Amino acid sequence: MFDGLREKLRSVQEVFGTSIRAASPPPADTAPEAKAGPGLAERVKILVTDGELVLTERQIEAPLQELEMVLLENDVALPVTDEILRRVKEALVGMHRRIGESADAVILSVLREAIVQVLGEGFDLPAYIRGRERPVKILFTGVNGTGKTTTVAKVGDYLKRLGFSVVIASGDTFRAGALEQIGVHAERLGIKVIQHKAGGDPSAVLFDAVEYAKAHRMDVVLADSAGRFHNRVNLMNQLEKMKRVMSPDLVVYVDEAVAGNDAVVRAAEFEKLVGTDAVILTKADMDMRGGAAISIAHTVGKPIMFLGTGQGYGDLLPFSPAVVVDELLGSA
Ligand SMILES: Nc1nc2c(ncn2[C@@H]2O[C@H](COP(=O)(O)OP(=O)(O)OP(=O)(O)O)[C@@H](O)[C@H]2O)c(=O)[nH]1
Ligand SMILES: [Mg+2]
Repeated sequence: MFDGLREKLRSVQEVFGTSIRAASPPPADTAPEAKAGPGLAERVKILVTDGELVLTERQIEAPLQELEMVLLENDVALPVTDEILRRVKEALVGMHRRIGESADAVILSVLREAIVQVLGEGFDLPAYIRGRERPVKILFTGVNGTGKTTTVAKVGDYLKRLGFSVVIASGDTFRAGALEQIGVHAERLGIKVIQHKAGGDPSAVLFDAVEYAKAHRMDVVLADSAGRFHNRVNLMNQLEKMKRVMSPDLVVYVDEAVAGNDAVVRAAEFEKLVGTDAVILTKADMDMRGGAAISIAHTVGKPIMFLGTGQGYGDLLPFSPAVVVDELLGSA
């Protein structure tokens, strides 16, 4: 995942490295002009104190601009790009770099830290469930075709493997084939599913699923919902009703990483209209750019819970900042 951005970031790191190395005073015996007076020192505006270099803003101006372009071109949201640049600049300008210390290592650690800071902490779902009264009720929302139903199945399988008992509520009574789709997943995974007839009120399905979970002392209710766009008032009202009836512990917004900045914008709209407690980004395996993964938590102000990394049930990665920076910059 994120192959395109990884390539671009690699070349930005090289540009930073070159700029930082250019700031190093050449060894005295090979650069007589360095001794000749303030000329060179003035030109690169560099202070050399006790074997250390102090980097100046001007020295990293060009690579910073390049980093900005790369982030924006790869769908990192503007405020998030600004935040990453601010952090990189703050860390580098005035930094005392020991002469001989690798410029590449310096920029790698600075870039790593800047991206980690905007990624947020993630959301530990098993820990959350263990700390709550059962059943823990989770409602999945989002626009059409992003992978909600598949994700409900994946999360069900993940939780079941951890020893939690799970019931799925088939809250998409709208799309043709939706009942069969979730039914097939549930059967394959050996998970109980609560379904009503097509065209029925999804709130009633969610209500029944919660009742079932209570009666059978189950740990978790996972409620699927039909895809809907945030500008469709009726459908958003329906979602509001589902929320009222189910009274979920968590509303999880699902979108696809490949949608880039659109996913970030939609996530913010859903958060505003119906609320969101955490985000799942699917199709990260098909995403070259990584912009949504980098931007969404910082923009929406809610943590990423999982990344979907394929079509199999096991293709679900609990999110942590290390997962993303390791993909982008290599492991530390
Ligand atoms: N490559 C890849 N494909 C995925 C992932 N998650 C879901 N898909 C695929 O995306 C397609 C749509 O998935 P669904 O789960 O039906 O999406 P949905 O959001 O429920 O769709 P609607 O109910 O119609 O709104 C399916 O072909 C899934 O296999 C993922 O992480 N990676
Ligand atoms: Mg669906």
